[in-house]
Amino acid sequence: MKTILTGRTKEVIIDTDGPVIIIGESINPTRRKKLVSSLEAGDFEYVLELARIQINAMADVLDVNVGYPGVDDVKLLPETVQVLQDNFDIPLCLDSPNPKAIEAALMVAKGKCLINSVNGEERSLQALLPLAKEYGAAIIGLVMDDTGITHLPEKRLLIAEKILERAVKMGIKEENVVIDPLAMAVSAETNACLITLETIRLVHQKLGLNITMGASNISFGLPNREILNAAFMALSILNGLTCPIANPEKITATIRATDLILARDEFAIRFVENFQSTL
Ligand code: THG
Repeated sequence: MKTILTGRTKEVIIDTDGPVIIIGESINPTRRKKLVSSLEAGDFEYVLELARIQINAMADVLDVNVGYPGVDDVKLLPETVQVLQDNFDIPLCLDSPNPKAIEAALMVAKGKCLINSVNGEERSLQALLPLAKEYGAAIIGLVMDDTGITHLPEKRLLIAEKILERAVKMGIKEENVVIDPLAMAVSAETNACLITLETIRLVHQKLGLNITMGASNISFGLPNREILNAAFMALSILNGLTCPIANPEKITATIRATDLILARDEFAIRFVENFQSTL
């Protein structure tokens, strides 16, 4: 299954047969107050720096999240998208719980974006699937619904199936649906990672879709986050994860190593390329 995203001109192919595509997470106000304050002051230097750092660290796509209490993201998300696209050709993942902000961003975005995200709730499906169809965007489907988040992988699969079915009914191509199996803090729930790994395996095996997730979520509240994130990343890729949202500065080396191990990097070209770029 191939999901194609584009920037102004650049095309990125997320392919279930690999290699892994990295969606850079850093344009996100979580623990980055400077991002909100600079953007609200109309200063885009910091967001451009975050983009540059992630692109240098081999991000293929950038997640763009400017949501913060009190922020008008209907105004700020499209402005940020425009500034990013004036400076970089990388495809974007529009990250907001507000469908109005997503629509405003889609209206100004060039190329084909990834919408982050829809979930199995009726309200969410009705607000976002028509936008994906109208703007020809791809969409991330979170496997949660009106009943909340289930701990059962089989039930998470059912929600993925429902989102896919509704998207296809709306005229969205199957390949434009990317599933998020939900990655949650393992410090809060011992089984959290195991449930996610099993959901990835099921979605990969039964639906064959591309799979993303906020991969660094799992290590919240723990020390040595990088090692935990790296171990989980390798296992998730083996099970079918194809386009994680993560910090490329910290995770690219692990991803390139895993791709090489899984025979998705002939002559180790991508592994060596990344090593040279860090010299
Ligand atoms: N699924 C989908 N989208 C998502 C998430 C998901 N978007 C938001 C989030 N979860 C993924 N993005 C982030 C962004 C930053 C961090 C984690 C997830 C993060 N930041 C560091 C911190 O808080 O310590 C900042 C420092 C650093 O760069 O390491 O961890 O699950 N579809």
